[in-house]
Amino acid sequence: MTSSDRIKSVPVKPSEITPKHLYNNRRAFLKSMGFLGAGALLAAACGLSTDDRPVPTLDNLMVTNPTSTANGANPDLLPDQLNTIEEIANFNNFYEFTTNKTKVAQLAKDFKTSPWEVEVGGLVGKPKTFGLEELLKFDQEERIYRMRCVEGWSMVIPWEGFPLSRLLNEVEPLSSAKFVRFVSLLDHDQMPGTGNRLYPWPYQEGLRMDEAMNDLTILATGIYGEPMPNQNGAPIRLVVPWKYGFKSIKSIVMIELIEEQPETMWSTIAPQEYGFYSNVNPEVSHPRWSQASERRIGENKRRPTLMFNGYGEEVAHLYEGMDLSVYY
Ligand SMILES: Nc1nc2c(c(=O)[nH]1)N[C@H]1C(S)=C(S)[C@@H](COP(=O)(O)O)O[C@H]1N2
Ligand SMILES: [Mo]
Repeated sequence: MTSSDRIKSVPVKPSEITPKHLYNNRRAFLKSMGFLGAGALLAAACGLSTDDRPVPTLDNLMVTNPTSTANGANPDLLPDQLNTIEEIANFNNFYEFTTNKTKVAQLAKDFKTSPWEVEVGGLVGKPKTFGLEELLKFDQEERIYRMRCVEGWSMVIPWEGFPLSRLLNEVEPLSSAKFVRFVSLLDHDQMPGTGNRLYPWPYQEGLRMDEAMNDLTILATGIYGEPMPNQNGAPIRLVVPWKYGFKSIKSIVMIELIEEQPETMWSTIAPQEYGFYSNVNPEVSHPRWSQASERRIGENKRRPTLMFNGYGEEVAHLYEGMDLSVYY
């Protein structure tokens, strides 16, 4: 591979992957099956695990499965298909509730996400606390992104949301702002996992200012055109698709612009394993496992992991001159 091949973008194009009518049919089908809508999401959350699905997935029913997954296939040609709402909403990392991925949905089902406020401040000209209603007034758009967890699994998720840059521009960042710090809600009464003192709560994450302003970086408020399921980070969470999933912090209550690189929860616990940058990179192993491939939820075979998770064209320039061979 040449270095420019290595950073080639592999966009998830819904038109190529799942023709629009199939996507719409899928939504109609999910609705008819009771998988969409607030009550339905809770129904889906109660008791369906990814291993124990009551209905065949639409990928099986309506979309021809990829045949090019044989060994040696060009990873750029492996088709991406949307994960189903039941997959996305029943296999989660949200340690404030539990470290058990298939139990987050149940434990988060009564999580109170309204009223909700996000305080945006720090090195800005116009600090502001946004109510959820105000956040929903930013034009919402659909973004279909791959999500690659550092643990070696991945999904393709149709988010609803808006670029973080639009929110940041509204508060008028000062030129001294170099980093953005994000903080999740910490509520011991609602979040049983936060009783675990091994973790330095609250969950915190950070981005460099230019990463935060990149158009790929969104604040997501929904999935599949429906409000964000609690277990996926309701009512609003970050999505940074070229970085390992833990950077995409859930249930955000504070966004602060600062001068120095912030502490993050994972880099506080294990800096040598979970660096600040944590860009998806198949060539750099986690100290305890390879990052060369991943298991796409819903698929049986592992697929190759892509440099920058396939978003190199959009983001590789952010890291020019940085040594990506060390685990950032
Ligand atoms: N507040 C908070 N945000 C979080 C996490 C968490 O435990 N707490 N887990 C992260 C990890 S490791 C991943 S892979 C993604 C999972 O998002 P999903 O459950 O919506 O797929 O959320 C990230 N955001
Ligand atoms: Mo993750």
